Amino acid sequence: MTTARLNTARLADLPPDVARPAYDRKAMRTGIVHLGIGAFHRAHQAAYTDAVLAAGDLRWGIVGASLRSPDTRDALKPQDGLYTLAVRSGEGERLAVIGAIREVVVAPEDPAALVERLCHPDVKVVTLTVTEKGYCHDPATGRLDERHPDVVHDLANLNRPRSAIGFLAAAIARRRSLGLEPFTVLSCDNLPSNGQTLHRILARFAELVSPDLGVFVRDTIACPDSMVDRIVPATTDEDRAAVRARLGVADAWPVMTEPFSQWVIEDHFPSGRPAWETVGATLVSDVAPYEAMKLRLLNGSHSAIAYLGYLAGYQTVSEAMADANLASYVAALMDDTTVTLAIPPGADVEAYKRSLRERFRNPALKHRTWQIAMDGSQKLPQRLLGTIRDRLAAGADISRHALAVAAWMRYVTGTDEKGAAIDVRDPLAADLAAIARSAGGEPAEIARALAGVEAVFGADLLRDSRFLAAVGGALERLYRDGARATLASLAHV
Ligand code: CS2
Repeated sequence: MTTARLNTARLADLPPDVARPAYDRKAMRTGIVHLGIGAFHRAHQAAYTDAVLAAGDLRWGIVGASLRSPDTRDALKPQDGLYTLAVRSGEGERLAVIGAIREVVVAPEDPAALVERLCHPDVKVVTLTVTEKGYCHDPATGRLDERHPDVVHDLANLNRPRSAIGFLAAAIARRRSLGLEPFTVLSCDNLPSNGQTLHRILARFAELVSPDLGVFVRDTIACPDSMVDRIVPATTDEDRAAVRARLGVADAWPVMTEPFSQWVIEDHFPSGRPAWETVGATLVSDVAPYEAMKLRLLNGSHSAIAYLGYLAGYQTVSEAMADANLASYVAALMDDTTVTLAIPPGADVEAYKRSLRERFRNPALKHRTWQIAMDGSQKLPQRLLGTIRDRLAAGADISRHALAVAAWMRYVTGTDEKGAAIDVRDPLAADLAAIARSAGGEPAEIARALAGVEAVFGADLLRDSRFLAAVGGALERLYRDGARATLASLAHV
């Protein structure tokens, strides 16, 4: 098999059914710096921006930054930034080579180089996919965690930051001193009011740098909200081999995704932006209803499927959805959620829910329950707990949502139903396991102890006896009967 790599020179030789950039990549400028250049960015924002470039506006090339590992840079550099987007469904696969990424910089190797890229006059927009934990905040309150080690580090070393927040503040201060127009900062993470949350965190961080910078950020830096949606499972070696077989050259890091894609953006870009609305994005004045619908219905269900599915022994979301009891639980969970939502103008929420279940069943995506289970402490508040609070306030039953929370609790104890260790990835993993352990063996006590983690549950839920009873009861059933039998018993009530 060939070992030749995908790169500019090979574009012309790709099979005719593989889409590729037809625009002049050498003439591209860098209008966007992206922080957190993982698979999601490459399947979503970079694909939209590639379409803008293809339509002829070459101002919007992307410099991607990795805040941790050099892997993406190492994969894409020999490929001149090119990579394959494989769009998969039961009907087959469509391949497109994306050309929007001009360069990848690895922040820890050379923090000053990233600040410099951020301070180029052509840069108008900085986009972020740094995951929930990348905001160095308290997920329950949405405020900067001032004791976060990266925050402490960056406040003391703003000339060589580590965190996204530190880089943004350093670049904003530098651009200001150079008299350059500020950039707009667009969060593309699954956080509630992601733009407002980022603005609050960034302004507080800047204030700690200097009161003057705090005021500048608060008054001058635009952080529009956005809702992003596309399912992007981690790439496997099998995926790499399949893409290579079709391309005829090797792509070290292709990205796998589904046909569906959605991007709703608050239209507030004082320094200009790509015409993303011409390539499928929706620009609105208020993202909140779209975001709540997506976070609570899609991501809330996803987390429920991840914890219950993992405990039930299912490796992937589509495998879990093939369990009729789990699928009907998910449908009911979505219905329980719907009553808490303000529906976006013109949206058909029933059709939306059906399409979500269809997407979860996509047999061509191997989306691991373990992958979605990561970082639950950062995800639960916006995905499940907000819905629970709204239902409690309305006096409604919370048993289905409580089961998902209990499954998370069962999962973070670190031991599965067969007694094997779970590789729990979460910034709070060690604390959560220790808290669960020290509660003794009683499920109700474990539930109470974990519900006391304020960064996740706030201060209110621990005091709500209905919440404790529902979660404690569900956890007891998970311990006694296991996830499969618990789901089966729900299906018969
Ligand atoms: C998933 C999301 O991993 C997860 O937590 O729920 O990445 C999900 O696939 C995307 O938000 C879909 O848009």
